[in-house]
Amino acid sequence: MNPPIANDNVFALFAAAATANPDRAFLIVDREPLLTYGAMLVATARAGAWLRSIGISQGARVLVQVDKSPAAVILYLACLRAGGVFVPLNTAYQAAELAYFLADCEPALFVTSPGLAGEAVAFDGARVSLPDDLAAAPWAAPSAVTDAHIAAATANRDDPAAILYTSGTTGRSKGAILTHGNLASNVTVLGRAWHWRDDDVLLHALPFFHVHGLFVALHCAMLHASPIVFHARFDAAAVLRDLPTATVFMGVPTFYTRLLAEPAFGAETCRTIRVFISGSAPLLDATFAAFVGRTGHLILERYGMTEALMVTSNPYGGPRIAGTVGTALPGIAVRVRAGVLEIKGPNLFSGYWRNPDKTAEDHTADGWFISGDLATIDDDGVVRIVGRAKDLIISGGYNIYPKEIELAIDAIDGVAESAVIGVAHPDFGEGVVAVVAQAPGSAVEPAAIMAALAIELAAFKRPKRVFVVDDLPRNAMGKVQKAQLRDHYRNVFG
Ligand code: MLC
Ligand code: AMP
Repeated sequence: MNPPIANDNVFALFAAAATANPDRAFLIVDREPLLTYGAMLVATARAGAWLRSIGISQGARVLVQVDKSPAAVILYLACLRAGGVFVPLNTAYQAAELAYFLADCEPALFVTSPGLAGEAVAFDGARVSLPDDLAAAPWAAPSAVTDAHIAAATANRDDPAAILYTSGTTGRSKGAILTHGNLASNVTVLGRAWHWRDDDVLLHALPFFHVHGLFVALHCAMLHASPIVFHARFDAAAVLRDLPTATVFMGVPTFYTRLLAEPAFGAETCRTIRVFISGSAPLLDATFAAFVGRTGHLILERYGMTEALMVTSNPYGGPRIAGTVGTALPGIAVRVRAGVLEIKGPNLFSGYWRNPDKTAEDHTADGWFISGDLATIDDDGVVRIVGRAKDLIISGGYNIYPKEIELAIDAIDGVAESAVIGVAHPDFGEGVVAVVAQAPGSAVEPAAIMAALAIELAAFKRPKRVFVVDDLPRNAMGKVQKAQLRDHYRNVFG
């Protein structure tokens, strides 16, 4: 039940490390090893065979809205093995949001979790509910798999491994297609850049549906058959408890500010940690400084995005400079044109799913991907992200596109128009604020707006504050002055 995998499937990298270290713990849950790497190989072979038995083969999309659990990890790896295309979705998405993804990606299988919105969404195709308990997974039933299905898929470097949806300035999400080659090259480079060691142990508390938790954290550990201390969600107290069992920790800046808010957090808690890594949103200089002061650790900040995976990193050995994201990773090129960072390399996605126009729009004629981030690069190649050309809010590491929220607000009775902005927030970095102009003769209440949005939008996207005004400020061209609004509301979160 454990066929060799010898091709460009990214799973082949993990299988090689696992085969060399079959007795090493793979997932550690509640301080107990749940699976060894050897058991991971067997479980993913079985789950992959089950996927094939229900028709998942090269290129078939598996749309997944599931809780983070060991079963979800096995499902992901099995999908790679079977040649399917893994399409993970935020667990906070509501039914109205999910309908779009179901229509756009036309999955061969839709996997949901009990209690999440996906369970209640109408879908004509094959669907399955994934319990947290591995023993109750659909592939665990004795009748689920036959030998005929066990062969691993062969994948070429250019075959899609995953589609990750990322919102756009138009308010519509687009699916970034990531190939086996993208994932394999990026994890290989990161393992070297961060001096990953054979005896490393990763504490994994990131969500499992974004690049950071899925392709950076999980992949780096698996490339080295490192044990993963598995937390289903970030909880500062639980991280504090388990940090002394780990050597590597990765998080978005909110993780670090929340750890610093714990009085018991300090050098002693971090005694076994080799490196703390941050990304997905800007790490404030103040957080970097407070962290060194409290723990002696210089957080290693890196920069990336869904379409390009990891792009730059502060050095493991050299100086880690607050406010910078380091230099381009080996094999990856960056440049700044008209203030905007552009990227080229084997890390670049192969295009937006069924959207060649958008793919072309986001690339230069000579093949560089236009990140939409404003940056500077100094003479030593050190990159600073200094702003965004795209209208995007990053809250607690989640991207929120104002246009999507504005469209939802503008559809509410009594609203003339709205402007959604990001404002400094002590916990989430940026917090969402909506400024709503009411239609003449209408009286709109912030509470009514929030109630209407609660049906439409995932909780993390909803404004934390709503202000009703008579008119939005505009410039001479008639364009809403968001900078003026950001300045006016800059202190609403204290
Ligand atoms: C939760 N809420 C958020 C939020 N997360 N609101 C704004 N921004 C967020 N990020 C909402 C909840 O729905 C809830 O709303 C309220 O805030 C309080 O929830 P909480 O219990 O405090 O939230 P919690 O579950 O603790 O989640 C916070 C968090 C989580 C920071 C742990 O957001 C998280 O894990 N973020 C990581 C995101 C991530 O992995 N990003 C990587 C993207 S990849 P209500 O209304 O119910 O009270 C990428 C590329 C790269 O960017 O470079 O890595
Ligand atoms: P996503 O599209 O969800 O992958 O988010 C990618 C975006 O997150 C990038 O385009 C940046 O705007 C932002 N980002 C990621 N890492 C950093 C970082 N270290 N500093 C500043 N912004 C970052």
